[in-house]
Amino acid sequence: MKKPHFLLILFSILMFLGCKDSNNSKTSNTIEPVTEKQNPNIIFIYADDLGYGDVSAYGGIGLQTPNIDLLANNGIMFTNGYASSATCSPSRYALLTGTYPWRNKNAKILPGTAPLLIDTTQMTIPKMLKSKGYYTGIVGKWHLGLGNGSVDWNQHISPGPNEVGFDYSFIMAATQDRVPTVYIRNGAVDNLDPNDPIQVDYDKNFEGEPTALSNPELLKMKWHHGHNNSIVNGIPRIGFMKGGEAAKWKDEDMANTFLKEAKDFVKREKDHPFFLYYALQQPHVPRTPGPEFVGKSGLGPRGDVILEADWSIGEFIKTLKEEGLLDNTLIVLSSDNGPVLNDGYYDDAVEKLGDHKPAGPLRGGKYSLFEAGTRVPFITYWNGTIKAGKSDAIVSQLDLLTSLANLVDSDLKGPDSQNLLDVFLGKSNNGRDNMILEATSRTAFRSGDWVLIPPYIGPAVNKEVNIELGNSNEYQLYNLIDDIGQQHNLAASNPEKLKEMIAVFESIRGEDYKSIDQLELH
Ligand code: NG6
Ligand code: CA
Repeated sequence: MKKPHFLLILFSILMFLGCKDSNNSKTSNTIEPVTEKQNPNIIFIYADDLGYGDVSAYGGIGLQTPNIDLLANNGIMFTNGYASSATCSPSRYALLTGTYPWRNKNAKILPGTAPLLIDTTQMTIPKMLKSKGYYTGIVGKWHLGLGNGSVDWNQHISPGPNEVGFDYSFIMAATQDRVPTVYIRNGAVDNLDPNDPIQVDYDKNFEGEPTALSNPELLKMKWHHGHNNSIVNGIPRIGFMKGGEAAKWKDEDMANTFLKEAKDFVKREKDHPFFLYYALQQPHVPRTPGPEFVGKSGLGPRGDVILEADWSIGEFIKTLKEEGLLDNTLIVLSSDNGPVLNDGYYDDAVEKLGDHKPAGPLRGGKYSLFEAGTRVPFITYWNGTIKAGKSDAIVSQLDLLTSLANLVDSDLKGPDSQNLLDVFLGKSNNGRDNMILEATSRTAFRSGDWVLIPPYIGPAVNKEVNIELGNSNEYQLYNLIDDIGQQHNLAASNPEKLKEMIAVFESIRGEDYKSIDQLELH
């Protein structure tokens, strides 16, 4: 009689402890189960062409970025954080859809007249978050195409951001150096005068309209390569545009315009969970700092606009603080591709560089298959939730869709997007095993400490921008831990590793990477 009674008591105690234990582990190791109301706000800040060495927290020299540093030093600073691509549109496509851009043959640098690159049936970060009750918005650079192939800029422009998951959008269509040079709010050109309609063409000029070639005397900034079509605000652009005078942006005001829009969005939407994609235009060309930043960096306009971007981020964070949102907001900051100095205008970026190294210790830059093309500043910050730290886990912007889905308790996924939520929150260092990197349609393969660059026909250096592209007629294999600057090609001395890397790369990528269209290369 005594024995079974004792066992029963023991069993009950163990059950009780067991339950208690599992409850404890829930609160200490994982995020609290989230209800719609408790979900944190999510903000993704995306710089344009900001390099690994352009941020002082990343060891950047000759330039101080105190506001980005604040996020880096009080959040997780990833040293192996990647954009999917070495150019803009493909990286943005991958970020929003969690899909490798090389799966979509149209995912290339887009002209301002390109149709929407994302299929409206595709899953996107904002769509996923909307399904969990978020209000979603984008402010800044879009560059993912608009419409179905022939946009009338004077009518409602669709499909665009609002058709792929954004409740609110205030964007520039493509890039600062491409027409149309107007802001578009929820599909309508801002400040458009119906009596002065906008026309845009990327093939031919409109009769009588000045271009950089016909009227060089009108230029306040000179073009170096490309950028010799329509002149807007004294700056020659890519593409031709006529009309829309009242709607044209003022380049020097762009940082303030986007900042105000981003702040207003937060103030408007603070009473429910929101997602904001704040896509800064800096330091992409043309570099047009506002008056307070002219000459401030000593490095010419490129340095000045980096300081301006950093200031914008600081002002924006001030607003989050003032609104009492910092403790309930996850901020992710990164860049869409690596750095470039001369990207088509004479703007002293090369001449005034001094000791500053935009790519830090990395080889190459924008457009390159070498590390500086895609390895970029990558920071997660969540006041009071993420503990400060540095992570060398391999993470890609591709992974945000599935990881954020996990954060908000959604089981939606992106096809190539991995759940790295614990890595992004600093609870784990187990990032990706491998990933494919892309640069103007060519692909390379990072796996663990190694990177493989297959042979590609094409110039070793793009002479216009003076960047090593990674093209070679031989396989290149680098160990990034021993050789972050990719100076020692180990393909010949380590044939086994080479073979292994090629096999895994081709199993993911297929073999058609070999036959990419050389005309598309930079
Ligand atoms: C290139 C432009 C470059 C930049 C880039 C897009 C020329 C010669 N060069 O074609 O200036 O606009 O496209 O940059 O036109 S990105 O960051 O949006 O990918
Ligand atoms: Ca870019």
